[in-house]
Amino acid sequence: MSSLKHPLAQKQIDTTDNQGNEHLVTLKVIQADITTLPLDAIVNAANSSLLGGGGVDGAIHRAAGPELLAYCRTLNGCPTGEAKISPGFKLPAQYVIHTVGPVWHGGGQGEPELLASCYRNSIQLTVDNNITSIAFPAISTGVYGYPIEQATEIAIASVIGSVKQAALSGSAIEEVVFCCFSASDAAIYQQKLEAV
Ligand code: AR6
Repeated sequence: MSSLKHPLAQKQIDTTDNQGNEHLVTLKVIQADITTLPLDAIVNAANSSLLGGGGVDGAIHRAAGPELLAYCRTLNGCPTGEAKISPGFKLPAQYVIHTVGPVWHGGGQGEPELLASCYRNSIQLTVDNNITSIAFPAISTGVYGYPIEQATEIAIASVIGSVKQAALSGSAIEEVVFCCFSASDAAIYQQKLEAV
């Protein structure tokens, strides 16, 4: 049974397109392995080589199969804060959006802005590729050490800002899923989304 049917928290965001029409975008918090989600796109918390690693990156490459690494070799890496798209290959998701979060150095080296730009640039790729549903992991909060509470606030605020902005440029996005791996992260996302 898909945990997508049982979100821990859910919120609808009002967006308005450039003709003044309103569209609702649903934000959800779930606890799941992101590689199992049958959405249009899942986001990978990659490193700037885009050639794989541990954590969610390793899990996505394992589940997608070796064609993903072969494809990523053609992308020429990705700077921190930016995002690049690939097919999902063996994944149930059609696309993988690879983004590179900042390494946490205490917060004074542009980490909040870089983390926000990961979410913003990933949402921008959904506009360019007509993607209606996308799931994000908690970017930078594993190996890269970003404190989970602060990262969660940035994730939610930048997704809300980005989907509103994307609506103005003809976005098809309907559903954004925050996919947490641990129950403790899911509880923080749940609390922060409910507080919006
Ligand atoms: N599904 C959903 N979330 C997951 C999964 C999964 N299958 N596996 C782990 N997470 P991390 P980062 C969560 O370390 O901090 C890699 O080596 C995990 O619990 O994957 O951005 C890359 O190549 C955590 O909440 O990414 C980079 O070198 C979140 O995903 C570096 O790690 C992010 O943890 C990137 O570090």
